[in-house]
Amino acid sequence: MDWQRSGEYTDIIYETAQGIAKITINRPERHNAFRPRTLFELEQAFHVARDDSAVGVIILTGAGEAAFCSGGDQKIRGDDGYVDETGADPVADQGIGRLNVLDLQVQIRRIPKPVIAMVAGYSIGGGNVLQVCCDLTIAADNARFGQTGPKVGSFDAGYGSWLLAQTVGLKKAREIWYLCRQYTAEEAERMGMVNAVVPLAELESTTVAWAQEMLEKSPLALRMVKGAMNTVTDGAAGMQQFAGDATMLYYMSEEAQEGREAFKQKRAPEFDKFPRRP
Ligand code: S0N
Repeated sequence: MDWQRSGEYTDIIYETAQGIAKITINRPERHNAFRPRTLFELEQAFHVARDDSAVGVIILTGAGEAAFCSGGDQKIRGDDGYVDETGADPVADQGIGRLNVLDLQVQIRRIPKPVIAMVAGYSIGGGNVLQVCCDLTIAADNARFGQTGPKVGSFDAGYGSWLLAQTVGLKKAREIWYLCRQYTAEEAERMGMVNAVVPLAELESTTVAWAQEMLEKSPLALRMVKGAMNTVTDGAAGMQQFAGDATMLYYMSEEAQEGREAFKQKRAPEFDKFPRRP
């Protein structure tokens, strides 16, 4: 793929090619652990990908072969969250802790385009929660998955717990969190946490092939199916998103446009001409 790089980032790389956006966490010296700046940049990149109508599928990955993401950067974890002095965030710059990975998790689920986690190496802690939040996961055969929270003094009681449980089942999710073990790519595939395991050398080509297969499908149908899957687990917020999609589709109908035109033309709307569907 002839990836075209764009944007001014320090902690991530944003690239596009042939309808695909690839977002890479670029802190390999820390196994791609995230700090507040990383998360703000990821949010910005996902925002760009969402608004780019040429982009139909988004890939989230980590730089290098050793790690997808090892979660929150433990070396800058303060007493009330992650602090940062990179100038990216006035709050974290003052030494006030941030937990902004939650905003990113919600964003990944709300973005109306499929997001594929492309995982080589470690997918650990808050990094593993990110891949759980992605729509699909393609793993290299060197990938290792796990949660470390109860070992390092943190936990994710949101998507990291109950979305994981929905993904792998309650008993397995409890095992993952209570024991903090690591699991191979094959084990993760068996428990339903990843869609496919491929040799490391084929990771990107396989992920791109999956993306291309989705790009051949109806974007609106993919949007609605993604929304439908998340509605169940996201409660009122999921319903609100699904309702927004229904409104968008209604606006595209002649029936809705008749109401708008009648208002503009100061006449009574002629809704009689539209069928009352069974
Ligand atoms: C991944 C592990 C198992 C790899 O071990 P290995 O192969 O022995 O490599 P290392 O030598 O350990 O690592 C190589 C270098 O990378 C640094 N490094 C690795 N991970 C991190 C990290 N997470 N933070 C900072 N640095 C990291 C190593 O230190 C080493 O560099 P040097 O040699 O210079 O020291 C192993 O590395 C490991 O266990 N890593 C830690 C994994 C972990 O515990 N992650 C944090 C888990 N918690 C979270 O993610 C927070 C949860 C969260 O995000 C959240 C949830 C809900 C609500 C809010 C939040 C929020 O906090 O925002």
